[in-house]
Amino acid sequence: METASTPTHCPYCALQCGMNITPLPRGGVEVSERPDFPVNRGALCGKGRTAAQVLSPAARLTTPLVRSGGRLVEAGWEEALDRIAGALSSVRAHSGPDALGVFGGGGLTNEKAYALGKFARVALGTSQIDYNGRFCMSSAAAAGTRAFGLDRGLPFPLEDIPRTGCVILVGSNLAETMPPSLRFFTELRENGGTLIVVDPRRTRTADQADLHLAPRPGTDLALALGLLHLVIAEGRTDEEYIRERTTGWEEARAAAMAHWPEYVERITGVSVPLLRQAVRMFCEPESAMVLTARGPEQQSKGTDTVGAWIDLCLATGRAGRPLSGYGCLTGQGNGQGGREHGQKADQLPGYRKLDDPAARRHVAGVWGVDPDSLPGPGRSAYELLDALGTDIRALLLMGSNPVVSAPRAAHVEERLRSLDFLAVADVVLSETAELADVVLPVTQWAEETGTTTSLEGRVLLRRQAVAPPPGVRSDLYVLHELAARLGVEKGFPTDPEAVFAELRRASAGGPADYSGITYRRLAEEDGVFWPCPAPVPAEGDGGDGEDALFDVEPDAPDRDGGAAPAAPAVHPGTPRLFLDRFATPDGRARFAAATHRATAEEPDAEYPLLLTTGRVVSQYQSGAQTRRVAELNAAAPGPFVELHPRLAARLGAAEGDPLAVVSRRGRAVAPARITDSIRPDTVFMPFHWPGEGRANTLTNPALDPVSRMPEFKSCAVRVEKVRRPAGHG
Ligand SMILES: Nc1nc2c(c(=O)[nH]1)N[C@H]1C(S)=C(S)[C@@H](COP(=O)(O)OP(=O)(O)OC[C@H]3O[C@@H](n4cnc5c(=O)[nH]c(N)nc54)[C@H](O)[C@@H]3O)O[C@H]1N2
Ligand SMILES: Nc1nc2c(c(=O)[nH]1)N[C@H]1C(S)=C(S)[C@@H](COP(=O)(O)OP(=O)(O)OC[C@H]3O[C@@H](n4cnc5c(=O)[nH]c(N)nc54)[C@H](O)[C@@H]3O)O[C@H]1N2
Ligand code: SF4
Ligand SMILES: [Mo]
Repeated sequence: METASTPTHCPYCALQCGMNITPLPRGGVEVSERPDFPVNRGALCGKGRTAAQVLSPAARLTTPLVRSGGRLVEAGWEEALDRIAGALSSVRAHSGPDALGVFGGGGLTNEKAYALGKFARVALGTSQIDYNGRFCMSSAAAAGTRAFGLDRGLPFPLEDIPRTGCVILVGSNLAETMPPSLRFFTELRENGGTLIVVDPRRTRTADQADLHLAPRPGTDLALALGLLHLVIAEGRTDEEYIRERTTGWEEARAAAMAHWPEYVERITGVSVPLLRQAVRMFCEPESAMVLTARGPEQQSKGTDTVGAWIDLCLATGRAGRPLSGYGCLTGQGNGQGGREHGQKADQLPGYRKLDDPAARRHVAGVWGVDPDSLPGPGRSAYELLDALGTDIRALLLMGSNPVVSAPRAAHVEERLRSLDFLAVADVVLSETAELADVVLPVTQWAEETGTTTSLEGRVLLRRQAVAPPPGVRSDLYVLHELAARLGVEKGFPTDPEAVFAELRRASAGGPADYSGITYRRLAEEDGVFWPCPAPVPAEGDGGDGEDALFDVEPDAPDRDGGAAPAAPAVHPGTPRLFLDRFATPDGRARFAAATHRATAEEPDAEYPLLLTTGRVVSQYQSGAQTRRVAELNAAAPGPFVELHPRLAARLGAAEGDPLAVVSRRGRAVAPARITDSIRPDTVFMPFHWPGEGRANTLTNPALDPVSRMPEFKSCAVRVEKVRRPAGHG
């Protein structure tokens, strides 16, 4: 029993690779291949392979910490929880419930995200909750909802990719950010399909492409419109599809016609012949896909940019058809589920809207509260962080490290310091936890059970494989205890399966309907794709029929058999969306019809270059977890500034020389990494590190007007050589 291995999933990215965890007889844990899980078939990247090292008590927090005399000192759980509840109560009594803020994360399980949203609205009564997913895929979510009436990152499973004709991958470096997924694109090319990569850098992903387009950062909107212009000019639109399945074509057509190829070449730097080649590759096969990631999304016009790429799909009949469609490659472990169940400022569980009276009634019914007691929509993530210490006096933070990951991070850090009270629940002492008044050490992935929803919309069961170290409690326990101390004794169970049962009821009938999914099913299947409604109860099955409805389990495995089942049929889940109709009221997809506009901060004489930011394969996000793994630090020890040899020559900089990158927000210093794989007008920094080389010291918090996504992917900078005292590096 002791050495039995447990199948579970990786704690990090949205691919949610399957892995086996085996506790070792002498302590510690082994991560091994789990070839039966179809998404990664046993393959793991270095982060997944080493994930168990962060379970070690040496790497993480095992005792609550409270601030005393300016320092964080060890404390018991009772004292720590009492302090938090006391501070939240007193701020609420003085300044009202909206002076309390809550900040969540897309790495939290569905159960935690659901409980956190409920905690904010029911136990605190505040509208001021949002989460780091706002920094991630929110522009794609907004564009997808606008176009299709529903946001599920990928409307088809990854296994469809090898069989389509062409994929345009816009601003994704998946060879580094989701390495095992590269296989699907390799198979695509082996099958005769083609891959186009759009990225200002010739990344490891672009190296795999048949065609690499390298636009200037922040110009993907113009690029998409230029391609659509050529589609129209070359007579490649699908008129029948446009007529039968879309609305708004005339406006979209007019918008694209205003973006001449030569004009687009001037904006993007991508030549007209390359634009024509891309159009041919995309339009000639019978099926094709466009996939976006953070490149085009993390822009102050991310929603319109994604909208324009969707327009390209709609004009060519490449959405809601087999092997064709638009998808967003969601990033965090539960980036998909985390945006569905209520930790977002404007949202209720099941992807319902907080300002929809019917949604409020339904969810209030499940929660046993008066619908009028639910607060309205709150602020978006950056706006919330910006309001700390002014309108918002106390913050509870769970699952994010904004001191490293938020835009204009020095300002955000200063806002966090100006709070009356900050509580952080984390597995490690992150840079944000270091600023807290109380830090709670919580359990993580392999130590607890819960569900995540992968980038495919596949709901998965992450099973507990090992016992947590003594002294560590779960996030659900934290919320339960705090709610009780705030006078809400019921409604915050600590058992994840009980939370999931409630989540199913709260999501029933909503866009992201999980009501037909059970832990038992998830344990038996390779996950279940939402929507998955519970079977409709038989006529006359009223009264307390609801429990029966939610206890239905899958019946005999012979689902294809002819015999009619006695019990209501179990819903199989929905791997592929939109094949018959889109989720809009009239069933038609809506064109976005956007027009190109500049980034919020264009280069000028003082700041003549563009900075873009992103990731490297061996570090994850703010690095809070992966910077604690020696093997990963050896592979990716610190920040760097990637720049073109021509720019380096102009600065007189050699490989490894410290460079200062300066923007209107601040200054960061990191060694030069010289490569001709980047545009000469652009520099790149990864954002995984705090301190002197923190990329987010520089970034611009200009927000997209719809999604409120900050412009992480472009701001104006100048680069200077740093003269260090002799003998220094
Ligand atoms: N190793 C690793 N893997 C991760 C993560 C991690 O931190 N580390 N994080 C996970 C998460 S949460 C996410 S969101 C995903 C992100 O996954 P990706 O989106 O693949 O990651 P990024 O490196 O942020 O950005 C992708 C590419 O966008 C390019 N880019 C920059 N500006 C532009 C632009 O204006 N237009 C276009 N078209 N491209 C541009 C960058 O050069 C970069 O190569 O990765 C997930 N996986
Ligand atoms: N410049 C720049 N900045 C960026 C981006 C970029 O491309 N460029 N990308 C943005 C994107 S896409 C994202 S997703 C964000 C991510 O940035 P962050 O939100 O900072 O993400 P993480 O570093 O994953 O932080 C998660 C924290 O929660 C902790 N944690 C992990 N699991 C649990 C749990 O179960 N419970 C609790 N309580 N804590 C847990 C981890 O230890 C860690 O401290 O960064 C954004 N910032
Ligand atoms: S690709 Fe993502 S899910 Fe898979 S092992 Fe690496 S970090 Fe984990
Ligand atoms: Mo993300």
